[in-house]
Amino acid sequence: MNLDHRPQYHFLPVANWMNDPNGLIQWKGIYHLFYQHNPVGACFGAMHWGHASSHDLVHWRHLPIALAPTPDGADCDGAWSGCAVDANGVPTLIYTGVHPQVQCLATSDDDLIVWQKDPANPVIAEPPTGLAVTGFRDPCVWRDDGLWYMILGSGQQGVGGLILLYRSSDLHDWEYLGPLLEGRLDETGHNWECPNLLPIGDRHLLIFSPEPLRQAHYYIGELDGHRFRPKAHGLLDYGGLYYAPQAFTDQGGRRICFGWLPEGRSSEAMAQAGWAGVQSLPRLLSLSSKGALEQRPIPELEALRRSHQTLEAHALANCEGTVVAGRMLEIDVEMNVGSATSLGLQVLRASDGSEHTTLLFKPAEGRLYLDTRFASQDPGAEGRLTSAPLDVMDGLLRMRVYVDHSVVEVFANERVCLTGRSYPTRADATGVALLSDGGSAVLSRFDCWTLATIWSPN
Ligand code: DQQ
Repeated sequence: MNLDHRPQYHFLPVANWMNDPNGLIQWKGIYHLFYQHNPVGACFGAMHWGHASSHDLVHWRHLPIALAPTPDGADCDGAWSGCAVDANGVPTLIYTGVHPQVQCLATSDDDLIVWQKDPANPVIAEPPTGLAVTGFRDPCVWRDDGLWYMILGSGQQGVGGLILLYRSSDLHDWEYLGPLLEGRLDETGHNWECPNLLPIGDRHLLIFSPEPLRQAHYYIGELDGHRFRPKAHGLLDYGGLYYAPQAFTDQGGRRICFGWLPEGRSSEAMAQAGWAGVQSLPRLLSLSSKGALEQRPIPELEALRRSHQTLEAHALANCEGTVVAGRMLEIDVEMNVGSATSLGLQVLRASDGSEHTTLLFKPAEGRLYLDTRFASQDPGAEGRLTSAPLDVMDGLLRMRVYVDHSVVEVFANERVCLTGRSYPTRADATGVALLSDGGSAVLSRFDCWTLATIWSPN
């Protein structure tokens, strides 16, 4: 067994550990992605900000580390998550220093490569008085009507998650305005990490990652003064391995989101591989005419398409495998559900079926399942069965499935996403099979492309 599970068209550093996306910004046309990074091991450690830039959000250039902990500084134990803003022409990072958790600033000249920490750090040294908080971190900052606003992820001991709202005229002096939103311990955990708030359509989108749930939640709702009024709730990804996402608005006004895809394997396997953690594909966020959140892969990803295969429309038999094969694929499939009791496909499937990752829609339940329990015969690989609620419009199941070695990232009906990690051991675990059971289902469209690596010139 000597297979490389390292993704080739999802972003990850050259080596070692990566977690949350940070500081997403488009600066003078160039996209910048910063990320939580331990440069000395494939395990969580003293956090640095890794850095990469891109012209198209697809092909990336690795850049020097942007932030490292300063001994005796406010971030001596780590530069934790945060954001980037354009402060009147000065690129500025706002992030959490530990320990204790405090908020810090760093600025750069125009190239965003070299960063100076603000001598005034920390600019917020402690949580609001009177609150027994479970966390105090991950600033998300925006400008409105000439003033800066910041939200921080937090929680109240014994009560639930909490988002704290601040205001400033200069990014240095911050006034606490009160809680933007409070959660309930029994519903959304004790501490909310990495809050993000941004306008979308005629509403606002609030994203947060609650501990201990390890899921990325969102609300669509309204800003009412200094309070957020949630209307609709969901998960940005239902696969259980997508966390701490960050969304930003690019210079074209698009809302784009990246999330951290943790490994689904043992720490020994991570150490042996020498790397851990991947960024999701960049996802385009929008609101449907009914006000529901939509997610699509950004169109720039089409530049990675190479050889193309299609299948004729036909009635689906029970299991049709192997229709195509590969470990770097984009599959765009549309199935007419008909009277089938379940339908979907398998990827990374060994010829004898001994390893496979399965996507199965069950119309009676209105749920799409992602099953990685049989993805690998390696006992160190964790398998999961997860599912997302899915309404199929007009009886059509449409999935865009991205297979990238150990990543399987799925967009269904432009509404829900499921991402899993699969670590097959068999060299022939590359097949794609079509599945249907219990009635008639029709394959109405099937397009598959092999995809190129993002690390060579296209
Ligand atoms: N990761 C960061 C924290 C954040 C957490 C530390 C979420 O700032 O709360 O690496 O994954």
